[in-house]
Amino acid sequence: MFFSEFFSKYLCFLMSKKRYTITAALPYANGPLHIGHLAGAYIAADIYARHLRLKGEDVIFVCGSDEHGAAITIKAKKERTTPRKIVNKYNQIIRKSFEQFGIAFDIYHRTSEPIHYETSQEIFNILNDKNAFEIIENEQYYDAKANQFLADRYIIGTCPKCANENAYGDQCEKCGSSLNPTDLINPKSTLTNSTPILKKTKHWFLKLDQQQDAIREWLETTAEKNNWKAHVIGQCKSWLNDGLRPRAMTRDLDWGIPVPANIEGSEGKVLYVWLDAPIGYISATKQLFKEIGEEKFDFAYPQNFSKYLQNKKAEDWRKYWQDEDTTLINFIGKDNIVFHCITFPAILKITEQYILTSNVPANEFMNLEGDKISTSRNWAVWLHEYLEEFPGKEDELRYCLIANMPENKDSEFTWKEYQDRVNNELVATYGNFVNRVVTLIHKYYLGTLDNSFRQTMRDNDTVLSKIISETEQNIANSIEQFKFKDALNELMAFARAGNKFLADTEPWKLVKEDPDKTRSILSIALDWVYALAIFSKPLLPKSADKIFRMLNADVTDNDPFNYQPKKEHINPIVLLFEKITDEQIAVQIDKLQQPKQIQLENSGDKSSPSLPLKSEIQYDDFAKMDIRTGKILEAEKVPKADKLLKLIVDIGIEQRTIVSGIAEHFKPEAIVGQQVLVLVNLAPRKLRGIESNGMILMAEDADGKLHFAQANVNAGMEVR
Ligand code: B3M
Ligand code: ZN
Repeated sequence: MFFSEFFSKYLCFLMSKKRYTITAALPYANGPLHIGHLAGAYIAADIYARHLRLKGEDVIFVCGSDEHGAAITIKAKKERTTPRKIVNKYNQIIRKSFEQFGIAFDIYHRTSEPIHYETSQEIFNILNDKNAFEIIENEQYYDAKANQFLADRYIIGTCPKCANENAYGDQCEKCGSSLNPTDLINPKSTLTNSTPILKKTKHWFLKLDQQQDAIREWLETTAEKNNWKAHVIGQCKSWLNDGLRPRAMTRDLDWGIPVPANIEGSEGKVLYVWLDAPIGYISATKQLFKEIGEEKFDFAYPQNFSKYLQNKKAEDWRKYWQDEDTTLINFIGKDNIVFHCITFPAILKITEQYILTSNVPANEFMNLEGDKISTSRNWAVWLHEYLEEFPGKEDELRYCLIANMPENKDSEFTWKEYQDRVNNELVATYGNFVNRVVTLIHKYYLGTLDNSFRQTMRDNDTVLSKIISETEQNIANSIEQFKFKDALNELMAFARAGNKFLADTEPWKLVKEDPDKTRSILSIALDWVYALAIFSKPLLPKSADKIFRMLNADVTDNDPFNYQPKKEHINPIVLLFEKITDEQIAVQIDKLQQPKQIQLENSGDKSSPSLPLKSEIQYDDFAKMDIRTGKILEAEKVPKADKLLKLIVDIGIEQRTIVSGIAEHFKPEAIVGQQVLVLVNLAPRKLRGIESNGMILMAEDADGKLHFAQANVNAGMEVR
């Protein structure tokens, strides 16, 4: 009796699947996504979630828009609209990009939803009841002109550590130090450019200092047990060694989740965005199960969710957040580590109701063409633009971002490398292999399969089986250790081995003398392609889908040893990848150099948006620039470059060729004779093979429309 009970329990343990809650950082709904976001968190999270689903684990994968905080209100000010309009706009754009790109969240939620307000306020109340806060009155910067307290990001000044003059009140982006607004030298309000005054206000501070020991103990044990990344542990330890201090969890802002009304003195206060944002993972989960319970969840794409989601009820969200058997993994970029490894766990721990994270496999940053990605300088590859300009090439980008994933150090994306990888790896190796096999089967056997013959082949095969089991193991191990680059290398090695198999056996030569043997070779090769598709499911899901359709395989198949087509023939070849041309790359590089266009919701007002002033410079800095009056003599379009005009400009002493990114704003014939101001001592630069010698100065209005800066005088005068 005892024995059989034990045995059935053990069996149950063996068969039962693990439960995972996988989260990806909630992007601020204040701008579109770029490749840095994808490489930092979302592709890694998506590979991981897809892999576990494929293994048959019980998985949820949640994300959503982060719609509060100064990130949003600042953007609203810039675009001269309301925070509400900003989040509605960017939530749409971001959601659509994720969807088109194929990030398979079970839910993409929003922190402006009522269920999130309830959840956040409930947790705030629990913390309050558990005496986790102390109310501290202190002095904070207040902009007397704008009549409001200033969020950290509304204050800029000189960094005390590196003297960067544009450091923010919470962080210096140059040296990375985290700051308090009062640390800044010569602080200025970005709202009015005035010097802010200190004014008393009171806030709820989480007593993190009291959690120091508990957090350290939990963190050290968990990090060791689950083999956290060294750079993540490093950051955590440095925070802990500095000593945790109480941290304000409320703000004086008119945008955010109100501090619960039952709490005395709460009027006018909202929750700190970094309190409510991670709670967003929990509210997203609640919403997900609510939708499943109400039969509103879309079960149409079975490869995109775990079968365990079927037949769940609203209350089942608890299993994913409150059951010790659940493994919680948070995918984020390295700038969010402290919030996910210290603050959020501390909050959850105090509630005594929630599980804590098992791992936070944060990635580092991805740079672009030798420089940091920067939204304000428009130095980025925007996802929505990529999707429009390279339709159907989601996996090409995904491939390059995985191959270059900043897993343990910063990495770099260049368009040249993108082109090389697509052409030499995806087209030449992966695509070529699939293409050859499918084409030959069509050529020799009209695409028909003899499934019983294939079965016999498989039963007798050892070569392919061996490499399949090795590849399967290696890919699984790599993904489970968050080594996505390694997993991709395994996948490509498998494709290369397939090509080698064909090169060694040469079925195209053999077909005349030994048709039977040829058939068996191609039969194995087809199983090879099928296994390649299975291995691609987490890594290159769109390509996997395409192969599955060619092979008439079932979308839910997950066994690389077992190709069971739904039909007796395969479908005509669909090209998986095509070469990227030099031309396509040149267009992208040109585009990076173009001035950013600001898009506005309210187009009635054409004055310039209230951009914060740049920091002070010395006269010498200005005097270095040689600006002269000029006149455009000739203008023509640069072939195949939508944005560029080639101009010949009279600058008095000579005529200059200048390539200018204004073609979308002006017809060439309309600007001949135009008076302009020209920066004439700008170092020459080649654009599309044309050397540009100088820059035409333009003014940009709030709609992103360009106007010539001009003086109504003859060409050749110096501007001082
Ligand atoms: N929105 C920061 C970011 O987008 C923040 C992440 C929240 S995760 C809970 O990088
Ligand atoms: Zn600094």
